[in-house]
Amino acid sequence: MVETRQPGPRPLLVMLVLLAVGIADAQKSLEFYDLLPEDPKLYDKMRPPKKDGQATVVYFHVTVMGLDSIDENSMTYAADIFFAQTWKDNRLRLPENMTSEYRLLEVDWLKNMWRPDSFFKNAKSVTFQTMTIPNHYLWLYKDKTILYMVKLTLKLSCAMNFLIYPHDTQECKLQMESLSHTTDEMIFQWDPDVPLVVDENIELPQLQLVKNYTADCTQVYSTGNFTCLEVIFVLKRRLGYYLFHTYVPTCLIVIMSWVSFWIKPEAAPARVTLGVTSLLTLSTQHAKSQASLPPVSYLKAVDAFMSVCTVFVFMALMEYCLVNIVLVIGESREVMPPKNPPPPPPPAPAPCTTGPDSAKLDRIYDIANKENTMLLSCRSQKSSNAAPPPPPPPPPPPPSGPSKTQRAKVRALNIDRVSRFLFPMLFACLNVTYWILFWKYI
Ligand SMILES: *[C@@H]1O[C@H](CO)[C@@H](O)[C@H](O)[C@H]1NC(C)=O
Ligand SMILES: *[C@@H]1O[C@H](CO)[C@@H](O)[C@H](O)[C@H]1NC(C)=O
Ligand SMILES: CC(=O)N[C@H]1CO[C@H](CO)[C@@H](O)[C@@H]1O
Repeated sequence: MVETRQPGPRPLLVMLVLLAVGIADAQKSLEFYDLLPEDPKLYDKMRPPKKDGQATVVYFHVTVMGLDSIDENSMTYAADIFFAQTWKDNRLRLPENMTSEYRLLEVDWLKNMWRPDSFFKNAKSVTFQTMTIPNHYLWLYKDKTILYMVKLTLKLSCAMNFLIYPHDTQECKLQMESLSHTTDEMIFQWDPDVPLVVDENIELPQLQLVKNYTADCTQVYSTGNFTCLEVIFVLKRRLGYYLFHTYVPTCLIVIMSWVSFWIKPEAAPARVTLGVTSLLTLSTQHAKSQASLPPVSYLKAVDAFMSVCTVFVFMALMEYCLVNIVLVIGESREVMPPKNPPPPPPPAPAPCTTGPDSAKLDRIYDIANKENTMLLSCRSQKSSNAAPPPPPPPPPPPPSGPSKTQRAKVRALNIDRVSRFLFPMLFACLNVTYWILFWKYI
């Protein structure tokens, strides 16, 4: 401290020497005009550096740091990328005695130089981050190659098709096209060494990044051909979520609706409630299965599955309807005869004692009927007719009611019994068909 304060010829000399070395050294600050040709008028920043009349080649490199916010409803996704463009401008002058491999330049100088006019073709919004410093840099290599690197957050559109949702695979692109230069003046090419780097740890909630590749998307317009490059991400939907939140619960609801076939046909409230509840639960499931999707006009795979399940539950309900009809018809047939005018009381039933007539009756009717008839006739005889003339045999009584109802019940039970096998069999068949059909997409 004391020495520096000391005025004297020695520090002055040191300073002078340092200054001289500084001027000689390449460390002196660089001005933009040091890079331009001696006559700045020769440099046209609107014209690409066409060496030997060849189109300028701009090499691209993209590092994808993140993919997220895949939104089916708006068909967009977000990507965080490092985007590097490299081109060679032979018109530039190198800073004198450039010893290092490259030199950092001020990014603002780009405004006064020729630079590729690439834009993100399918971007809805591009965010350039400025914290803590603007996220871009510019390098000048010894061979007059310029590298411009920028970090961006892009919101990109991605056309999605949900025909086989949730077994679908979506291809989302990131396209970069030249805005104003045709292929005669400039062409984009992927960096021959490392065109694309995608972070291995990208994790998406519903989709899985199965493939990533680069391609050329040069477009022919009426004004000419415009160079374009694209990165393609192949995203496959994970089935796990849908298996446990849609397919398994739906199958369980359908199976639940079959419980009705084991409940006795007379229990109408139980069976109807079961069917209606299943139907309602299923429609809730169906609505939930496509909450995140845009209302597309075509039938999706999950819709087909859900519709078939709904039909099954509906048919289970209709099966009860059929069973009920069979039962009611049986009962009404039993009830019908009393509604008809009752048969006139037999004018002369056989005497209650055994006689020759009773032997004839034995032959015609079974014992039960005979006793029944005799009982009836005895009563009527006692109540109405005191002295009957000898009667003709009474008309055969209509087929007995109880057997009719029972037959109807047996028929109803048979319908239930058939359904117990038919419904599960059909459902299993349809399930197998569905999963075989979509197995190749899983
Ligand atoms: C991207 O593609 C490259 C080459 O095809 C592959 O090595 C890499 O694992 C892929 N990255 C991801 C995240 O799939
Ligand atoms: C544009 O490209 C097409 C083929 O991709 C080619 O036939 C045509 O000549 C090109 N036009 C120009 C102006 O380069
Ligand atoms: C300090 C230094 O090395 N200067 C050299 C810079 O390059 C020119 C020619 O390119 C030389 O003449 C200088 O001596």
